[in-house]
Amino acid sequence: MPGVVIVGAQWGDEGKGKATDVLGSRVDYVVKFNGGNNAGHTVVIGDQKFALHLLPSGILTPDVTPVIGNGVVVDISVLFSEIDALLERGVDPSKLLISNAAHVIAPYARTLDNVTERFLGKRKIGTTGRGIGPAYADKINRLGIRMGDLFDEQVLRDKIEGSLEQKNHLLVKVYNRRAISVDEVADELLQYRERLAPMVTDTSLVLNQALDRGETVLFEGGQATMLDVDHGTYPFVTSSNATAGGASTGSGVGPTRIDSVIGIVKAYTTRVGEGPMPTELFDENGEFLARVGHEYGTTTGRPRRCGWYDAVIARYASRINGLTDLVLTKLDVLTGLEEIPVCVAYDVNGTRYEELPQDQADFAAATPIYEYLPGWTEDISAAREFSDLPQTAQDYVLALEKISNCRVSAIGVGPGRDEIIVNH
Ligand code: 2SA
Ligand code: GDP
Ligand code: MG
Repeated sequence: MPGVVIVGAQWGDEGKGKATDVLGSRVDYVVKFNGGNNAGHTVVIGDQKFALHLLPSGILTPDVTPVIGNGVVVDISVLFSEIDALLERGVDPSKLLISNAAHVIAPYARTLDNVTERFLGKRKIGTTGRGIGPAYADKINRLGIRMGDLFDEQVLRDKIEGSLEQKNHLLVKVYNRRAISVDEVADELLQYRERLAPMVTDTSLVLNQALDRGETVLFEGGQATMLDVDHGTYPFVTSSNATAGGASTGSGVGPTRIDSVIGIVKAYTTRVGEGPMPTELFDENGEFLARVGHEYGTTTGRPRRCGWYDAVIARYASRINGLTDLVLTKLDVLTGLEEIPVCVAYDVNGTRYEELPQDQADFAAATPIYEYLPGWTEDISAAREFSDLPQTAQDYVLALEKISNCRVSAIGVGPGRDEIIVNH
């Protein structure tokens, strides 16, 4: 399995970090290809809990080389606080490589993210406030600063100046904020230069050479299919390609070198931020999922919206990503429910939809059509074989596999590294 992609199949927080960590012992490189420190991946190893944001989850496996690909946006101060926090806990991040073409989240991007949200009012996206959108906007506008630019002070200053002409106009004239000077931005970025120098390189070359040698590269997606800027619930999305295609553009590894695409899917659904979510629950069942599943944002601590499993979305994720496998996580959270509703299709103003409505208003109006599956009461956290699961839990997994159009190749039964059933 030389090139393996992991993507979120829902709205994020499916357990991609844990899945990446579990596969870590079998891979040589883990590359993050999209997003930035908006991500929050929790990995539990024994009694230690790690929350990673910008760093690839592979950083916790000693033999893995973690890579930040060109598709990522990097907040350098966050990068070093994460690295320092890991050093304090005895994790060695010295193998980390960063693409010279990855974009920098400049300090003014955070300011713009937050003021834009405030100005959007009831139309706000519910961003993480980390400057992700403005950093990608600069990239697409060709006003961005790339990691490689830090090593030529004149180029850096020119780029900051070009970018600030536009930003200062916005900040001062529209948002009533103070202007930012070239010096303050340049000084902040240049202070990291020496520490960054050994990490910044042509990571596309490194990864392709690794694949040439027969080594295994795992591409770790941030956010998820429904938050993808092209294929998600636009405009309530993040600003990067979180789907499998992003693994190629965000790393410089061609699609023919990717052998499998694993979608991570929760046994129910969560979403954080604004935007439609057909199976969202506002009753005691929603509270149950939030409480038992500890559904709070890993980065911002925001409560996540909770609802039942949505097979329309799972089928869509399977199609958009060309999924070869699903990893079904958090099955243990459903323990104790008498019956479990599963959304198999939508009703949109009296019409049945088997596939995701492409019109934003139709999707916002979609109500779930449920099938009801019997639940189980036994604790399943010690199950390590599919046959260890109670019959109704096995049936739930088999039903999800069928309606989601994809094989379930692993099942999560708890947050720990070993709390997983592989290859039923
Ligand atoms: P942004 O900040 O521009 O990327 O926000 C745009 C939308 O994308 C959503 N988004 C996320 N959704 C789920 N999880 C994410 N990571 C953190 C986590 C989130 C947190 O792991 O819990 O801690 O709040 C993530 N990152 C971005 C976001 O909610 C907006 O809807
Ligand atoms: P990511 O953004 O997709 O990496 O997911 P997060 O780390 O933000 O959120 C997933 C949460 O679920 C984390 O707290 C994980 O420790 C936890 N988790 C992952 N898999 C399982 C599982 O199978 N069962 C339970 N109970 N928790 C899990
Ligand atoms: Mg997360």
